[in-house]
Amino acid sequence: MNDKKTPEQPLLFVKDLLIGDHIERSRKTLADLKGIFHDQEAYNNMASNTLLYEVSCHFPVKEGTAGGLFFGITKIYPGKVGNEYFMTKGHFHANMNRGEYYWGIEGEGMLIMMDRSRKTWCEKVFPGSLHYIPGGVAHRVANIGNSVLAFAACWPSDAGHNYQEIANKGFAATLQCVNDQPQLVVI
Ligand code: PAN
Ligand code: ZN
Repeated sequence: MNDKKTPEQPLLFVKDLLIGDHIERSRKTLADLKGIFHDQEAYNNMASNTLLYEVSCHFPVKEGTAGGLFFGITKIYPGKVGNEYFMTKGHFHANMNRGEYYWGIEGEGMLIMMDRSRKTWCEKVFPGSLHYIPGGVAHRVANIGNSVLAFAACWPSDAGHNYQEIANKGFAATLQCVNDQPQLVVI
């Protein structure tokens, strides 16, 4: 019997792609973001299989493990639904006091954050930008450019995701293209 262990493949982080063991990939289309965009007519006129974003994550430990970390890269394609930029669903962490780092890799975007009192603000995302998202703050990213936006994220493995609150109530403001400029518009 050969009891020699094969060495693990090294983990690679190549621009906007993660390669190696314990990597999971997911993709979100317009159909997956039903109810998120505000212009219903524009939404209905677009192909429901339009690809909005892809995420590849490294999950070295089981979800919910205390003390571990997860790492992910999100790639958002350029485009709009009406005046609203393609963006991620957005979420609070289920474990409310868990924070997260985001950092820009490629393209141009906006990180939109909202605290528990529904105060909403944003930060520009660009290659080299670094963003600390405190616990209790919902977060989502919009691609405001004409090319792919990629950013990395690192969050605690016991953070969890609460999508329901955003699905029910949304963010208090939405990022829209007004006179060719991104503008946070209160709903
Ligand atoms: C990120 C997000 C990723 C996709 O890894 O999960 O950008 O956004 P949604 O999860 O809102 O669809 C993160 O914030 N993790 O906690
Ligand atoms: Zn998060």
